[in-house]
Amino acid sequence: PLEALIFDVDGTLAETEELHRRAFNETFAKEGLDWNWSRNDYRRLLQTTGGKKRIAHHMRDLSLASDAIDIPALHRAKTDRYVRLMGDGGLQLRPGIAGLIATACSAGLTVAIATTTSRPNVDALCYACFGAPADSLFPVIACGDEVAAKKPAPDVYELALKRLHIAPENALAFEDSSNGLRSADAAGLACIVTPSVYTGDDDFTGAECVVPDVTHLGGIEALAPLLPTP
Ligand code: XBP
Ligand code: MG
Repeated sequence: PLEALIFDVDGTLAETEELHRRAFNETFAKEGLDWNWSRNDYRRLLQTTGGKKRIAHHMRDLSLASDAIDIPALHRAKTDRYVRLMGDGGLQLRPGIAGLIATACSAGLTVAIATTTSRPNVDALCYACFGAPADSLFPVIACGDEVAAKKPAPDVYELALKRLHIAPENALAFEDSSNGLRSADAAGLACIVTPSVYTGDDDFTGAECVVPDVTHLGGIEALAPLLPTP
């Protein structure tokens, strides 16, 4: 039976990547780095999940030594900036997300998060977009910094499943990217994909279904039939 819905955050709950890109670029400028990621740069760099690995990838592109910059410190400054930008407001949840989560909870399902992004970013998004603390909405939250390998590795979904105490056959994942889909799939989860602004051209082979947004799913009753048949 369907027991839980596990959501990715960036691109799935909300279109956050332009805010991430702005936070990266403003942080680079503040730190005196003449780096500025265009939308095209960022589309390519997003293939490397996680901000710290993304910065390291960019430094390799520039043939900079990996210790030329304190990457964790730079990334902490980016997270602080992202949280401040998120707090300014203006970002909306994607269509149908608030309704789906509310309906799922009323139906007795558990809702969880499996994300590559850092925990402060999840907290900031929940305050800004749901008007509530993250852990009051999602009893289980698994973040990128808690696991050894980021998406497309299955680790973050496996951690969420472990904390949920459920088998992958009894949960559905919601993702917007190929890396996210591969992560969910490798953890044994059926996955619904809602492509986002940066991922429309990704390969979604293996997804249970691909829809423009969750309003196209036909409500909560339409979800259980998407689980693998035993
Ligand atoms: C999202 C990411 C994240 C964000 C930036 O991937 O890759 O790196 O772009 O967040 P997904 P951080 O949606 O598949 O989880 O800078 O906090 O890593
Ligand atoms: Mg995503």
